[in-house]
Amino acid sequence: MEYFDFVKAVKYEGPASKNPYAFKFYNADEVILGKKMSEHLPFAMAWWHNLGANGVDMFGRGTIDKSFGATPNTLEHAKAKVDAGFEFMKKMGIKYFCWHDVDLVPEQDDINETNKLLDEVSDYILEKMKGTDIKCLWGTANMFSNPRFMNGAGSTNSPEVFAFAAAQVKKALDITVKLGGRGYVFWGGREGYEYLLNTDMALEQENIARLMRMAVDYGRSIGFKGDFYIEPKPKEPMKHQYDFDAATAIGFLRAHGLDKDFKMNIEANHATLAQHTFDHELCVSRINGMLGSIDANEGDPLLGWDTDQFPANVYDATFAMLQVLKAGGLTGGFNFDAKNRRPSNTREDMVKAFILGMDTFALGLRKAAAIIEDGRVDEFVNEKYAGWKKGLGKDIIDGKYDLKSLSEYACKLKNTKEPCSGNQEGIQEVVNEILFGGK
Ligand code: XUL
Ligand code: CO
Repeated sequence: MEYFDFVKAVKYEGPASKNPYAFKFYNADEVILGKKMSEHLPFAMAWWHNLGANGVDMFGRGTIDKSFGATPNTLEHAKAKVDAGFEFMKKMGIKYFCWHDVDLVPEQDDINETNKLLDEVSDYILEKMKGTDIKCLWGTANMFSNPRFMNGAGSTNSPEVFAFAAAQVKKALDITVKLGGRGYVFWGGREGYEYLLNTDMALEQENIARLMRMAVDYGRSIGFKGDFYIEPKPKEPMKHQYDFDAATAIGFLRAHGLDKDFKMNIEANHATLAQHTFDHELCVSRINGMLGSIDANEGDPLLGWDTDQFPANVYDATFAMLQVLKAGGLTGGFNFDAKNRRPSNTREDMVKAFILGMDTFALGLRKAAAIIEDGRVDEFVNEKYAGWKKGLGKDIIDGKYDLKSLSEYACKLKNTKEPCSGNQEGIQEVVNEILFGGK
């Protein structure tokens, strides 16, 4: 059965093309800054959105048919999703996929039954992977949907629920390794709290770290060589989420000795929910050596929740790609943790959404590379901080001063002139010139 029979393969046709089923900017084999675009941009399909999300919201039923010709919540449906997913990825030229355990199979009342289904469906995925270059980017366990996790998973008050979380993480790691995944994600879905007076925050955080440590020990024991990721998010579903943002998550990992095994999986919409920009979160991760992977989406600036839209904002994608290029690329990839809008309910819309997302990041890559090649922005920043490379600045960095001797230095000067202009508007003009000046 062919699920996307209106298109054979989405190919690059260039910016002049009017074909809705062609890339205008993403040209997989084109070399940018010494690397193919496909290597700069290891795109991934999110199983839950693309093969699962049917447009249901708080006010209405689903609008999008994701049955793929099978009865929902059956093994047959799980396999039809695999078939549809692989046809989709092949036609789009997408090389990676990401999943939660319960995206792959319908969850059963008995965890042993769920695990059996996971074995069977992951065998089926392995079979489908053969002869393709499609691989698993990362796996994760959904420890937020089942009511048992209402008080958290690692952070739950119930040791029994904690054991079930451990069992899900173990199985999800087994399947990640089986599918050759590059990474394993912890998004702290219900790892947070609503009300402090009924919460033991210290114990909850220690237990989250305990679960992560168990995951690292087990993962390494079964040969998992990839990175573990924390995916920070400040709120939703909980009012306070413990992994608020990259800085908080990095501090948490260091406090618990997990920083060698973990990196960040930064999601654009989570960044903006934390009142940060996407590139801020990428930069915080990068300068701490912890930029691992990206959940590529965007939020709506007028809405205060996680709308998970396909990336369309070229400024944001450009600034994000500047951080990725400065980091020397990702060890993970760009997972479209994004869903079609509820009224975009056709199979054609699924393809168009990925074309939009892939072309937006392709533009971001092209423009970020052009900013680097142009050199004016970096040159300005070098100049702005030049004082730290010689004379007094270098001596301070080299530890030649303490507070007292620096105070004596300042007193001898009596006063100082203002530092140089920050030149923000000048830099913004350079960016616009590069984005829209036809380069
Ligand atoms: C939720 C979210 C998750 C994670 C994986 O906001 O982003 O889908 O990416 O659990
Ligand atoms: Co995400």
